[in-house]
Amino acid sequence: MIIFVGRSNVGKSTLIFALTGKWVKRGKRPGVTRRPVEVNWRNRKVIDMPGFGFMSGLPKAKQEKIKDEIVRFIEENAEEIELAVLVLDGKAAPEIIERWEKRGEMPIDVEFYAFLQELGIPTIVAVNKVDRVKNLDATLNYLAEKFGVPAPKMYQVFVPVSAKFGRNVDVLARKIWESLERNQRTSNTT
Ligand SMILES: Nc1nc2c(ncn2[C@@H]2O[C@H](COP(=O)(O)OP(=O)(O)OP(=O)(O)O)[C@@H](O)[C@H]2O)c(=O)[nH]1
Ligand SMILES: [Mg+2]
Repeated sequence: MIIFVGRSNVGKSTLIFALTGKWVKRGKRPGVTRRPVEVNWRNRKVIDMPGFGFMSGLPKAKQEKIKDEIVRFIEENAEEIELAVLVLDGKAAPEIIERWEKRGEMPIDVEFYAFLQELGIPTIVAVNKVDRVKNLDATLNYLAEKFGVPAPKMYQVFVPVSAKFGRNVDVLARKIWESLERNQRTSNTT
């Protein structure tokens, strides 16, 4: 099982569609995917998760509830999850991280990455919407520092893509399959 997680509206569903060709609901406003949606890709389950954070037309309490549900889903399925693709909006992420840090809070993306590491779930960070990113190298360096990823591992962990324009999606697909092969977990054999 491969899960796609990330804030609302970062392009998780668009990326799954670009990678797999399987129809999933996508949309302009945050909060389109409301519960985990499963599609099949080369005999693997791919799960399109709801986004965490702001969602149009949903009160804060409901947003918190969805975040709790995402965490619970991951904890309950941790054995089966072979890989997480944490999707970021490459343009918005640095600004949002900065804002949260100024408030003295741990940015939700950083928290989620740490959470996945704690559970031992291999994670690729897809830095999406690079068509809108001006200085990609600076962005990747910034994110690596904030996520605590050492420089030599940077290009293994962070993969810049544009789901909308299909840019680098083939590279991401390759990294996903390389990771799956590298981390063949015992749970797969059952
Ligand atoms: N410019 C740009 N826009 C993108 C890209 N990928 C997705 N989008 C747009 O971002 C918006 C949100 O896309 P979704 O795929 O629905 O995002 P999501 O992360 O699944 O959102 P939720 O289900 O609400 O959490 C849509 O308007 C997409 O067209 C990209 O690479 N570049
Ligand atoms: Mg979605």
